[in-house]
Amino acid sequence: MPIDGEYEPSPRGWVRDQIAEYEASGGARANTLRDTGLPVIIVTTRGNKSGKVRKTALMRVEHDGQYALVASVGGAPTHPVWYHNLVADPTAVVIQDGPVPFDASVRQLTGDEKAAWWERAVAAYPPYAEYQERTEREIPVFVASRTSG
Ligand code: F42
Repeated sequence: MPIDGEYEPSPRGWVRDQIAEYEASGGARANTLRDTGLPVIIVTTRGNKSGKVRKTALMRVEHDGQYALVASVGGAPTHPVWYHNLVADPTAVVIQDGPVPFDASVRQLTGDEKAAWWERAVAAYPPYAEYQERTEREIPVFVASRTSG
């Protein structure tokens, strides 16, 4: 479903700036993670406490039109805040992968399905494997499916 309301940019400058540049260029610029050359997507969620519009850049892990959203945060000991937004409302999701954003919904993955998507995620962005080594926390993975738009 579309997520309207007050946009609260990320407090992380480099993320905020990447999102702004990506959106301003319709995904033509700022579409990779720094100099890795590996593609990113922009995911919009609704703040589960503030109700504000929140945006996050994530590595692009796509398969048959679905996307994995990997809550890695570099292997930090706690989940990223956007994880809690998705848990609170898995239908309040917009994904931008290129010029046109689209509505999506997410499901948190477990078991074999998670293992299959984890393999795709590590293939797309190998450092995810190191991040999981680095933390006791099991890095959550959501699969996002387009719902409209
Ligand atoms: N992060 C990943 O986890 N995985 C990736 O694959 C990934 C790739 C990536 C590529 C490019 C890039 O620029 C950044 C990338 N990141 C990746 C970093 C990612 O964009 C996020 O910065 C990171 O995952 C941390 O997410 P976060 O949601 O924890 O961000 C914090 C810094 C944040 O935004 N905090 C806000 C704040 O004001 O402190 C709160 C945001 C929020 O949603 N607040 C909720 C609300 O209600 O408004 C409250 C939520 C609550 O429960 O407290």
